[in-house]
Amino acid sequence: MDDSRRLTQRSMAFVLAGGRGSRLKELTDRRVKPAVYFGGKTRIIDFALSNAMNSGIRKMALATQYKAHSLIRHCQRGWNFFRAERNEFLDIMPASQRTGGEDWYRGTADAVTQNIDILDDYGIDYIVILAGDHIYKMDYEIMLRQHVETEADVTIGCLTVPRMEATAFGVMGIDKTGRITEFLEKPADPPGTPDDPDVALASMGIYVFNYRFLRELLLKDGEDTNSSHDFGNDLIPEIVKNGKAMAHRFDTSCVRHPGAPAYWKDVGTVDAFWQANIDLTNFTPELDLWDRDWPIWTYSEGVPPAKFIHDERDRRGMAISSMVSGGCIVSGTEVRNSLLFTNVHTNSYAVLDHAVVLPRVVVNRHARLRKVVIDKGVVIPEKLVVGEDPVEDAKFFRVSDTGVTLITQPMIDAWTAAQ
Ligand code: ADQ
Ligand code: ADP
Repeated sequence: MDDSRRLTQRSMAFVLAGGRGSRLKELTDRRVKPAVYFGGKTRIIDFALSNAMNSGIRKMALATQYKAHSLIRHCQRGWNFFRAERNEFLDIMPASQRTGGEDWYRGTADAVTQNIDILDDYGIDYIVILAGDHIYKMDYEIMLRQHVETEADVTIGCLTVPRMEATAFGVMGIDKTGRITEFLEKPADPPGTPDDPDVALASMGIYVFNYRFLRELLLKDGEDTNSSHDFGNDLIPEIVKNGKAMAHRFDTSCVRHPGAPAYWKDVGTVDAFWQANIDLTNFTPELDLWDRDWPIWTYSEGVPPAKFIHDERDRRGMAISSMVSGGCIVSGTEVRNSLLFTNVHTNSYAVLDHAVVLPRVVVNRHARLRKVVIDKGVVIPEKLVVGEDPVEDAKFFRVSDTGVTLITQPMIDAWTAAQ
């Protein structure tokens, strides 16, 4: 192996994109969470893939399982620029019972194990395992460097979260050197950190391994009938006990430009999804999508610029404190603090306020929609009012505890039938 190559050239990113993300409710009825649209042009998966790309990693694999069609189509359209001549690629690995057994991917570790013969051919020394369902910017090269310098068996990306939110994470304890001394997967009563009992050190589900080390571990795990074949449940606790696991703190030093905020979000609920999208319309959003040194790559439709129509009868098409994507036509509609994805068409006398509107939605006249997420392709009927009476809204739509309303086409069809 030529060790003079950059660490990232000796590494691959293995992206896990098989879990449904059921807390996103109807948004993941037909597509897996990583395929869900985010930020106006991009999808959730683009963030992990762009981080790998911007970090200098050019070998990537994507393990898919649940409702993968939309995700695979997106990657085929948007992530097709790798040069096979330079041994660069994005290899899509649908669960396909490759082991000759009866099972789909039994867990996150099994998604790697079932493809081990393919990975063996890549000629890599390090493997970066990533979840494909978070919104963040992170330079994996910095993490790889730490992994090599500390001679760890595994290095785990982690961040501090409020202690009671840590029940959804793997939670770790570390010593002064950053070595992980304890790892609890989704504990009911997460331990706080020694510095601050109100926060816990949570695993981001990002792991760097020496490939040979992981390979051996996976083959052993594959045979273990007591294992759930999951990184967080099985492999990581085992390494913490018997090997050397190091924590890699996700903070401002993990982004290419020190000083830029360390942004990481799990947009796993409708509320969190709505909030993170709406936050982009803030005066200075924490997530900088304008950073030319850390672009978020995606499939971009060839569409004309957004158009705003203000006619002679004083029907004002306007957007205030909002983001409006290409292909949109805002005709006589007042758009406030909203995010419109590609090809949204809105009509006269309609009002959108704090609305997250996915691609190809049509909003007909006099509709008034506040604090909503509208799924792709929905046709909003004339005069539909949402966001003013939560009890009425909940009869047809999905209203969250904090008052965000999710609107999908079947919900609209039910509303229309009841009129
Ligand atoms: P979870 O949040 O429970 O915990 P998990 O369901 O294991 O995450 O999914 C991790 C990633 O793997 C997701 O991107 C998901 O899409 C994918 N995935 C899930 N099952 C899969 C399968 N069978 N095949 C392919 N891909 C699959 C994990 C860790 C915690 C850590 C959190 C951080 O176990 O320790 O704190 O991630 O979010
Ligand atoms: P995307 O999420 O890629 O924008 P769509 O929202 O159009 O795609 O569709 C999501 C997924 O559901 C795709 O895999 C698509 O093929 C599938 N799909 C779309 N419409 C229907 C339908 N009427 N019946 C069944 N599947 C559908």
